[in-house]
Amino acid sequence: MAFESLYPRVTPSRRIQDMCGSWDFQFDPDSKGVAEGWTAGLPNPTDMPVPASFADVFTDKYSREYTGDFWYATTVFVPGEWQNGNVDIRFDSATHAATVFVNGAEVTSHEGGFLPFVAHINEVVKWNDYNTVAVKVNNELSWQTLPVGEVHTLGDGTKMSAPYFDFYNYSGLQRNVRLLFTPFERIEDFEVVHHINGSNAHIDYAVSTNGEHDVEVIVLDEDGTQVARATGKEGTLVIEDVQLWNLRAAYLYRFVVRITDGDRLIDEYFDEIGVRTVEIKDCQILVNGRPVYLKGFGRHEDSNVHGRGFDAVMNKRDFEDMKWIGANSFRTSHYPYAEEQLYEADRDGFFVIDEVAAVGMMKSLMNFLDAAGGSGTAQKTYFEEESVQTETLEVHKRTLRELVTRDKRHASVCAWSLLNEPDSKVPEAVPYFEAIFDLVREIDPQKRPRSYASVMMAPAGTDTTHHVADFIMLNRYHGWYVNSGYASADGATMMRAELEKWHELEPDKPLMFTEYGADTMAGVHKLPSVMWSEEYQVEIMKMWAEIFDSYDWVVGEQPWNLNDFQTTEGIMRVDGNKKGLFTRDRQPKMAAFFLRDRWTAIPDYKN
Ligand code: BDP
Repeated sequence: MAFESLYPRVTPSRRIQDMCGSWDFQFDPDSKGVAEGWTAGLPNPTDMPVPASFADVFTDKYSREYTGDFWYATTVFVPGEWQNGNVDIRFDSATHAATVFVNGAEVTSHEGGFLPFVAHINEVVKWNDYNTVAVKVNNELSWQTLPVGEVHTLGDGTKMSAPYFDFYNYSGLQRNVRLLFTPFERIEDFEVVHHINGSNAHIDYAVSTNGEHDVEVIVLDEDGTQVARATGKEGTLVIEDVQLWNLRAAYLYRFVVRITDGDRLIDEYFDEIGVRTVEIKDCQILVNGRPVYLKGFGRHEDSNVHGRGFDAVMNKRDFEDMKWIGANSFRTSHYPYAEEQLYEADRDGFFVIDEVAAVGMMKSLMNFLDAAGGSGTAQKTYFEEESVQTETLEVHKRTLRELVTRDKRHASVCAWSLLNEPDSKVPEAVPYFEAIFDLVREIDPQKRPRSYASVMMAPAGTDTTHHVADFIMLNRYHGWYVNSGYASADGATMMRAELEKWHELEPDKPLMFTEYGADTMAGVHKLPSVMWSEEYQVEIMKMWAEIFDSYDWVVGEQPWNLNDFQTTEGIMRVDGNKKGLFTRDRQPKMAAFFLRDRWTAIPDYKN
């Protein structure tokens, strides 16, 4: 299956029919759906909105916690005039694995819950007629899925998800579903690499098509004026007096790609692209050659009732909150976000660290499953397990190929995060890390900086993998999980010692914090502060700010998390993780005002 690179767009040659709305839905705990013909329609469905996570729309626990196979079905009318082109159904995601049937026939399957795929349906479709679409989805976690986890079985045989990560295992058709029409001869992919020469930009491009007709690329500025043109599947576009894409000062050009046969247009696609460079030099991250200071957050796609269901309103509010507080960046913790979020980041000038769902790659003793309420079953460390070095590595590589294919043109995507809090202490991690870091260097046309979010349990001196990272990202919880409350000053001292050690080990690499913080119940006030109070969160933010301000090679701060979010229930969580600077309904806690004062005074660029 070809990876999905092109975000759906209507152009003179392309059409879209929305398939979102109410679908039929049914759990299939015995996995009997295929045998019993659910591929042609569900026997006893309830209705389910798409996009949404199914969990939080129900009022009973069995449905919320459901783990296993479950089905979606709908009817779609396919216009007869689309027979002279490709008809595909595009799923922006299906979490975590899906098999798609059209009129009872299997058309495609896909694993990995956060990236798009298409089902090509020309061969099975009834033209100018109604067609049944059924999707079997599965949300079980294992050591071979990204993210990582286990399935436990309760006494009565019910399956239960046991994630190795601290966010709720929301699943379903959580993003848009669309029927696409494209011409048989079509643009399949294109890439751009920017070079800045004085006031001009030279942009090397490559377009892939499945035919031999001529290709042209034109570039329009924001007023719609043509500023560059080139012909051929590969070439260089020159934009004179270029307006660069900068942090919080975005400028986007429209790149229009056409396949033509003389005067006849065969296919046309466009994308909005910012021109910018990103590199690492002298302990700094440079955007357009200038050192940046990153202010922002680790985030989640999470909201009340919708779960991880795509929510344009919440997304907009998150961007407005981030602008209000003076942020210029975020990490897509802990999975690739909906493409609409990246387009918004492109427009608003946010530096995005694009993370793949490699979270939970840690032996069970240290994962949230056990910390939150059970005992570990795993004896080996994660990377010691042979299937991880073979099967999981392949899954990880395939997912990275899909991620880079999808996101490579975005100006906002300035760096890749290839893992979150893996067990980077063990020697077995080294070949695994080297393999995925090499792959991303090879496949990313823009050669963006790569890193992983380092876990507190693998401090400087014990971490075995930092040589692969282009810059260092630390998740640290001094003042919360260690040296908390009255002892927090000791935590700051420990942290400074560790930081200096990192700088000794990696004197040329910039370092940033991708997580730190304190769980805080909005509305709890206490003088003097105690843990969980809003006052304590303010103190912890101040403590970290003083540390960051002491080192020029600390180039960014992203506290955990933008908002409170839902997790698996357990003794460490009160209806979810409360480390948000904003509540789950997107209202600021006291510490948000502290950060706003701080961040609005720190420029996005150091010079
Ligand atoms: C880190 C994880 C993150 C958690 C956070 C926390 O990367 O997913 O939510 O800590 O404990 O371990 O709040």
